[in-house]
Amino acid sequence: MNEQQRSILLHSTSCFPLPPGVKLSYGTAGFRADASLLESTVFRVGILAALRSVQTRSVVGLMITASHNQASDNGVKVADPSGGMLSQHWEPFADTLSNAGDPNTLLQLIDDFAKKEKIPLEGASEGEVLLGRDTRPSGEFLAEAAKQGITSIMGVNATDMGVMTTPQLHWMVRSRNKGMEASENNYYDQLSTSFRCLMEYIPKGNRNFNVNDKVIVDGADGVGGEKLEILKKLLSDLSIDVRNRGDGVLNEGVGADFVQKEKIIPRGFGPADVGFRCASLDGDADRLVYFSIELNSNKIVLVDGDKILSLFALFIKEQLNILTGEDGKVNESYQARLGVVQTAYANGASTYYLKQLGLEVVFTPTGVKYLHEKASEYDIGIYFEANGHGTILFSESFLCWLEGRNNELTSTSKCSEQQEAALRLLAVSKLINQAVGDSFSGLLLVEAILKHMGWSMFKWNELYHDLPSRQLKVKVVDRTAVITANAETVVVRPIGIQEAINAETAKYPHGRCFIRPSGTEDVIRVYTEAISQEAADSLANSVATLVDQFLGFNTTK
Ligand code: NG1
Ligand code: ZN
Repeated sequence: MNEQQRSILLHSTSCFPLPPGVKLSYGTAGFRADASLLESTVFRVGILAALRSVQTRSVVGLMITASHNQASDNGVKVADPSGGMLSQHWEPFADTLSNAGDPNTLLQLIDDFAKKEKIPLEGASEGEVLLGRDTRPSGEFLAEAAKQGITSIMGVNATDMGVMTTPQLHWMVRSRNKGMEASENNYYDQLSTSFRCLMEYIPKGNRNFNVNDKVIVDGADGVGGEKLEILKKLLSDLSIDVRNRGDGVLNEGVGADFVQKEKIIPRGFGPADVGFRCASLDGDADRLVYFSIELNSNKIVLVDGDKILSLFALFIKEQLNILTGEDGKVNESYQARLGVVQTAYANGASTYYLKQLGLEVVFTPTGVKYLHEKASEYDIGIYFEANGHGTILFSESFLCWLEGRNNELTSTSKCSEQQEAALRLLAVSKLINQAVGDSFSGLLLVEAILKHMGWSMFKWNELYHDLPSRQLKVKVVDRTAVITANAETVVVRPIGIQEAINAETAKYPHGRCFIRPSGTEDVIRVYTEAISQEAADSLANSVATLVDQFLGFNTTK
């Protein structure tokens, strides 16, 4: 590092001291905490994003959001050049950088890391970081801190994209690095054009089926509501009524996380909405769940990420079969691999259903960085978390084959059924956000598939019946004391707790239970499934008590 770079960093770092006693870690989705504690962390993540951009000679993204957390929290995460999450091998550096006390220690860390990773810091480097934020009140001042961090690395520009959804920022990073047009309008254009294309190829017989054209969307009082208002103007054949567009408190009694976990009607919805398809986005619009409202009750029927995944998997498999036959063989030497990725939170009934369809289902730990990585090993990899975060990934080689096949079919104009299947799959690959889970592309794909099948939401929900489940969170002294294995299904530390959980679970026929430390909140999460809701609740409560006994505030160590 040259002298000029050194003095810029020393000066800027001294303006962003760490608040005393704060120790953060780059968890499931970057850093998250009360916004008042985050200025120095965001500044440092700005430095990190700039270094990543210099190293990869590509555009990198920095998003300021705490997603579904309460409005007073905020967070920061980095989008890698591919548009996906920050490469996992940079995470330990993110941790040490954010927790480095004084400017000299920080400088030394950067110097060492730059040498190790061969990042040139001699003044001649170039880079660009796209900066986005959600609608949280703290977003603006944290974005300033990010800019200071980014521009502390000489030659790196911070391009402020303003308020946007997390998936929009990831999409832009990916598009920029592919040399494609990457404005917000380009994003809306791509989604609306590919949606239109899918609607065009709806089988003629299904066009007149009585699928309601209206969907009511809960925008969680976050960025999703206002952006969806823009997108919906470009769509015909679908009417979107956007509620909770930002006038109320973000994520409070609204949004995908609330709807999925509490299973009650979100604010802004009521008896007049009975019978309609409803959907909820989360605070930064990367999650999507559907629901319908029950008559004379505050309960909802939840159609979660697992069911969205099942609908997508069914549709994709059907199109693939039209194109390649049951064995998925594209030609003698190449077989299209379709895979589905879930986490332990996936309802057991969904996994059973997907396997019955003949699909390969694999599990990873919680966190889209793991699911995404696994899904990218397939020609078509579909991943979803039960909470509604997920997408579909297409391999370059498969897309190339698909384009070729489509051209072939156009020239022979022989087999229109196969050509339509190819065009549908190509449209899905453009509609669905290949960078990260995106509630907008998810919503449009669900709507297009329901139309395609001629299905109501009720019919969709009947694909399988969820096993009753319960999720609880328990506050503990130190959540890092819990260490898990086997895609988080087994606890290896503290010793003895897994045996106690097993003994409890054995009391419930078909019971399933696991615990894991949250990566975004200071809690241990408990998940259970059983044959009745009462049993799932009772098992969850017993295990929560166990967690408290082993790790709670009254535990004597
Ligand atoms: P944690 O807090 O690590 O459980 C939650 C979600 C994840 C993921 C992240 C990022 C659950 C049980 N966990 O992580 O699936 O979406 O937030 O937002 O929903
Ligand atoms: Zn989110």
